[in-house]
Amino acid sequence: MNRLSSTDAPRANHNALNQNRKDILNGEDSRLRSQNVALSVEKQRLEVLLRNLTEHNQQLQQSYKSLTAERDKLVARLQTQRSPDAERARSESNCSLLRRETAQLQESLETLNKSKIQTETNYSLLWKNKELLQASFNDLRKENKDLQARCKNMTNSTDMFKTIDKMTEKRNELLCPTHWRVFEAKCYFVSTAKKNWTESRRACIAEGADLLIINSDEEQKFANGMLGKEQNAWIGLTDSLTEGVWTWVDGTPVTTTYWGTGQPNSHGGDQDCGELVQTELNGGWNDDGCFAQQLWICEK
Ligand SMILES: [Ca+2]
Ligand SMILES: [Ca+2]
Ligand SMILES: [Ca+2]
Repeated sequence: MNRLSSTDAPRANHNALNQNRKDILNGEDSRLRSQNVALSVEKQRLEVLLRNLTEHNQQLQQSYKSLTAERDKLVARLQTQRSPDAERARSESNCSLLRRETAQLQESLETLNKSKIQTETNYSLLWKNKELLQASFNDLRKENKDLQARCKNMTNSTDMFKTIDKMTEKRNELLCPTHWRVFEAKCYFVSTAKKNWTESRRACIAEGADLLIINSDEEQKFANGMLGKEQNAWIGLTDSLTEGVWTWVDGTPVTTTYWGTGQPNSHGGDQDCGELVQTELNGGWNDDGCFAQQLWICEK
């Protein structure tokens, strides 16, 4: 060593330094290697852990998916189970309601059918009645026209008759003398003086008349009306020719008589002339003595 030259010393240092560096590097390398190994081990452990976690995660995800799917299935099933029930209940309710409505509609339909039949029957009857009424109406209208025509003719006739009556009355008034009364185209007179039957008749004849001859109920009633209350007057009635056979002064027989109660009674055996005695009804006849002085009635 002593023989080393001066150039050998730096080299030695340098070598020493290199050696030292090598040692340090080796040490560092060894540490790093150890660290690397540890890290590799740790890495492997972590990788295993990661793999396990990944697998676990995958399992969890799978489980989650399965559970989700199961849940969805259950929800769907529940819905499908619930829905039909509710639907069936609603359907049954609707069916029941529909059945009731159908029954009501059927009942209404039957009622309507009955009403329709009744209405048709009524309509038919009404139509027949209408035709009958129409026919009656036509007949009545025709009858009304005929009646109107006849009424018009009758009115004309009535007017004509009224005119004739007025003319007749006027004529009679003109024909009958003063103080004489008119009845059915004849003239009548009640005296104010009193005479026996024969003189009475003579007085009538002097006026162009004769004693009253009663030919009808109307004339009897009219003559009764000419007399005052309970007055009596000679009329043209006598049985002087044959006792008990009464005749009118014109010779006609007496058919309808108006004798009072109990008359003729030929009182005293000398009652041959007839008189009219006024009563409240139509008046009554009586046979009296022809010599009696009393009123008389003329007719012409
Ligand atoms: Ca007469
Ligand atoms: Ca007599
Ligand atoms: Ca008498």
